[in-house]
Parts: sequence; structure tokens; C-alpha cells
Amino acid sequence: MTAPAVRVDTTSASIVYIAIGSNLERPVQQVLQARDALAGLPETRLLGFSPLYRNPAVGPGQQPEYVNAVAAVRTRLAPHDLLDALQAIEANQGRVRGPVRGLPRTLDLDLLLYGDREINDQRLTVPHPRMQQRAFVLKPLLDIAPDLDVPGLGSVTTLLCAVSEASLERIDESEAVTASREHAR
Ligand code: A4P
Ligand code: MG
Repeated sequence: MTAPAVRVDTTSASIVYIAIGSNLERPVQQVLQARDALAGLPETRLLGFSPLYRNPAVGPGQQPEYVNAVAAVRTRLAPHDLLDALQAIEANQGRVRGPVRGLPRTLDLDLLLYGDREINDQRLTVPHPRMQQRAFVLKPLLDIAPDLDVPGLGSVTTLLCAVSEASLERIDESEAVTASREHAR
């Protein structure tokens, strides 16, 4: 079988922000493993990775708490090819995607921002349509991109002021380092 061609944007690379979330099967390790997988994507360089934040699940029903973070990458992958690559990383880390959305997951990778592009089609909405409601996205995004503006919405600083970040617990360096060692074993 021939692998599908990856469309590379040859004109320029774009700065892209990706939200990472996990609430199953050792979430800290899942997030760190995802960081390594993002760093290994073709035509892509990892520019930054935020601290990790533990926080209660948002949404209906009782769920284990999440660990969330945000990554910044520079990539020449076109948006839909990047989405394919993110979904492949999710699948590789045991993400089961069913007809019901919002269920607990080993790994969720959401494309928050792709340069200053606005995309709205069947597969992809960028900027991510719920990012402005979510402290677990805005706080780590602000950590790595303090001067960032979200197209159509304004500065991340202003957006974060409008939501409560009280439920976010920043995960200690030492806990992350221990988890990282376990993940490397
Ligand atoms: N899709 C459209 N736009 C995008 C985008 N910008 N990035 C499409 C990624 N995917 C995008 O996603 C469903 C479809 O959305 C994809 O096939 C893609 O074509 P999914 O990952 O299969 O399903 P999902 O994750 O259940 O849906 P979604 O919309 O990503 O869920 P949410 O809204 O992200 O909610 N609480 C805490 N504390 N932390 C969390 O991380 N996450 C969720 C998931 C709920 N509660 C949470 C957290
Ligand atoms: Mg998702």
C-alpha cells in the first residue's frame, strides 16, 4: 500500500500551538510522551513546552482529573496533514475515538492556532472553538507565549482574565522529572 502524500507548505513555516490533555493511564507520562512525539514530527521543530497543570475534568459526568499542557512548534506541514499526524500520535498512545465525544482519554491533541490562519471546514476549526473558555489551555499558552494574540479574539492575557484559573495546580518540576524517567525506562 502506498502511504498518502504529505502536503508540505513549501512557501513558509508556521508557528503552531497545540493543546495536550490526558486523564487516563498515567497522564503525566502520557503528556511527556506526547511532547517527545511532537518533537519527532517531520518538517517540525519543537519550540516550547509549557509546565504541566493538573485540573478537574470540564464537562458532563464524573471523570478522572486531567493533566494539561501546551506546545509550540514551527512546522511546514499543512494544517490537515498536521491534524492527521496529531491523530496518529493519539492512536499510538492508545486513544480510543468513538461516536461519543468528551469521554476520558489517554491523549487529546487539539490544534489551537496555526499562524494567524482561520480555518473552518468539516475536519478542522482553527482557532480552536473552545480555547477561550478554558483556563487549562490559556494559562499554559500564556506561559510559553506571553505576547500572543488569538485571531479574532484578542490577547491571551485578556482572555485568561475572563476565566478562573483557581482550579489549576501546576505540577512540580520534580514530579515531572520522576515521571519523565519512568517514561524513558
Ligand atoms: N477538529 C476540529 N477542529 C479541531 C482542532 N482545532 N483540533 C475535529 C483538533 N481536532 C479538531 O475530536 C473530534 C474531531 O474534531 C476531530 O476528528 C477533528 O476532525 P476528537 O479529539 O476526536 O474528540 P474530542 O476530543 O472528544 O472532542 P473535542 O472537541 O476535542 O473535545 P474537547 O472540546 O477538546 O473536550 N477537561 C479538562 N480539564 N482538560 C481537558 O483537556 N478535554 C475535554 C475534551 C473535555 N474536558 C476537559 C479536557
Ligand atoms: Mg480533541
